Amino acid sequence: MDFGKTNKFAPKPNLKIFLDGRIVPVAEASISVFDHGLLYGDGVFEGIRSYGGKVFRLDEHLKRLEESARAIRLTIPMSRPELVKAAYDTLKANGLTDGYIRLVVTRGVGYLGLSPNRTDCPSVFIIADQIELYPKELYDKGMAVISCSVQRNHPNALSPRIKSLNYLNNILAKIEALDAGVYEAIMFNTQGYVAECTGDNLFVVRNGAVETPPLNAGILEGVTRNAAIELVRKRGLPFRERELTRHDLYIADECFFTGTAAEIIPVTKIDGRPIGTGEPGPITKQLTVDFKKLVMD
Ligand code: PXG
Repeated sequence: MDFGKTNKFAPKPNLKIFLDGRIVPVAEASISVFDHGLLYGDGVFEGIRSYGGKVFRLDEHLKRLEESARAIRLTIPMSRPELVKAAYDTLKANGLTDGYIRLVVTRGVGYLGLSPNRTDCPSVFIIADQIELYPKELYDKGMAVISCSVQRNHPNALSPRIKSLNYLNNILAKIEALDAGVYEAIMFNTQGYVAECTGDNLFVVRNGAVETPPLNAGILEGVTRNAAIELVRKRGLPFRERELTRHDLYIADECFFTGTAAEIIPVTKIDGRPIGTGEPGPITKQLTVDFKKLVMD
């Protein structure tokens, strides 16, 4: 066992990381084994994209980060302007204009035991790199997915509104998808209604109207979801936030997912069933074009 010395998934050695106020080479960017973010998944994060040197909806991401932190009673040791500067500095240090920014706040190093009172020094780190969630050709062809048996966390257990470092719920769903030979899984809430995917929000189109589950279905309020809703409204298309069942998925004319990493991706097969014509639909294609324009604004 070489304990990762030949890890083919190791980060690029020239990456620069923002860690607790400094930009350091990735080899020096280490977090303690006593960090509660690692020991207990105690922390929050954001996944953000930059297009043409401009970070997309950074304020919305930072607002959500602050709300996630507030929900878990974690004080972020940096102000909003400091976080903005750190995000841009990290992009610059890596020579990136188009890229992915992962901003993480952990509860920090502390004694063993899950009480956050056993820590008093939260850590902030920022990675800026590339991300490709799904193979490129699926954006043209559409993606096959499954509806999965792993239910989305009940909001009274761990609210999906919190973007926390606890992603095992989603990872279990992702494993179910991969075992079924697809990249993504649609998760349902404990009432049996459609919630979201492992890292994306879901939309369907039926009879020209666009529909997506409401926030109280127990989902993350996606920044890309909000952007897609704006684009739908701008096109004057009928739009509803509505509780959706598996039946609604199967009879949809179109389906697409939205997320920072995924952007907008057409879904053309669910549980082996073709959605609509089995090809990416016209509204999905139009919104994809609109979204590409929006991010460059
Ligand atoms: N639902 C969940 C559970 C998510 O994790 C979204 C919806 C979409 O939200 P945004 O704000 O991105 O439109 C997410 C986002 C990663 C990664 O590292 C995950 C996300 C975003 C970016 C990167 O796998 N999840």
